[in-house]
Amino acid sequence: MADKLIITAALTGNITLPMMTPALPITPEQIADEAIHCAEAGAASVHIHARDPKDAKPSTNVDFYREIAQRIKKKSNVIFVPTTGGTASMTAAERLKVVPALKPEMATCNMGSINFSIHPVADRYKDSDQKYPWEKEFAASTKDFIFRNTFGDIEIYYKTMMENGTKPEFELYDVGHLYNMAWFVRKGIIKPPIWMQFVTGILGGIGCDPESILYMKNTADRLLGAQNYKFSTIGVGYPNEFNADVLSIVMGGNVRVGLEDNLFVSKGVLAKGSWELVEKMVRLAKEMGKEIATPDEARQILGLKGLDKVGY
Ligand code: KMH
Ligand code: ZN
Repeated sequence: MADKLIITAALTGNITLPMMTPALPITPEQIADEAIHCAEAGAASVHIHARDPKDAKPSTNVDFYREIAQRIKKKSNVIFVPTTGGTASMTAAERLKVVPALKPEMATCNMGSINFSIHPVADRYKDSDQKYPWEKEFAASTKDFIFRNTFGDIEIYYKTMMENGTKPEFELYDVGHLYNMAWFVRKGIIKPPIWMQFVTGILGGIGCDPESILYMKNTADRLLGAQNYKFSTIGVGYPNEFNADVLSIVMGGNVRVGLEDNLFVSKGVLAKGSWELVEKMVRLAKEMGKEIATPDEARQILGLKGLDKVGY
């Protein structure tokens, strides 16, 4: 029997800026409430980037992550997946701190370096659009941002996750990252079963066209063996998000939606929150005859240790 569909909600990100949408949650309380709302809408897991409530800047402060995780846990059994992605100003060690501190069931692990850029965004907004004075400068600076994930970094991230019982949610932004993954598997460092996300449509990475997504899938099958991994697909922007997700379902994969990746629920209409994108995804999936996995069903599908074994 085919697995039920795992819907991940990516609520915040750090490339979505407060000036882009009033729906972006900022404080730990807002982020936790949004996560709970997404779970009620059908998300099995929530991918979280914390922000400093003082100035809305992306933050690796473990206290913010702990507060978010604890607030969620009080009301929902949704799977909490913190980022280890960070921003240009954060070191690899800083980005990883959340894993030993909270021992989450799952955390992201990025599988290669790219020039991860949102610099064209800076030209799309006026200075007066900014809610915080750093937003346009932050976007412009990504023109030269190398999102660093070296072989050395990946090995440390993976080993730290294994030591803490945290399953990596691998993020792959281009075909080369599948070759990185295959190398780690060949060397016996990364051990299947693998859970990974094809991130498509980032400037600096592979496009979100069907040919590219199929190419990622076919290359993964060839290099890793279809039986050794499960996947989800991310399309950045609108309508990329929903197009990529529908294609992912057709290919036997899972989906991610949320304001980290896309702001719009329909053409020109800003989503009121990531939960509205989850609701739309649930409708689309059901129309395609797919059943939606609960958090506990997703835990079983992914082989997670369980909420009773986390460190928060
Ligand atoms: N911070 C971005 C450059 C992740 O969450 O692990 C990449 C990112 C990945 O958001
Ligand atoms: Zn992220």
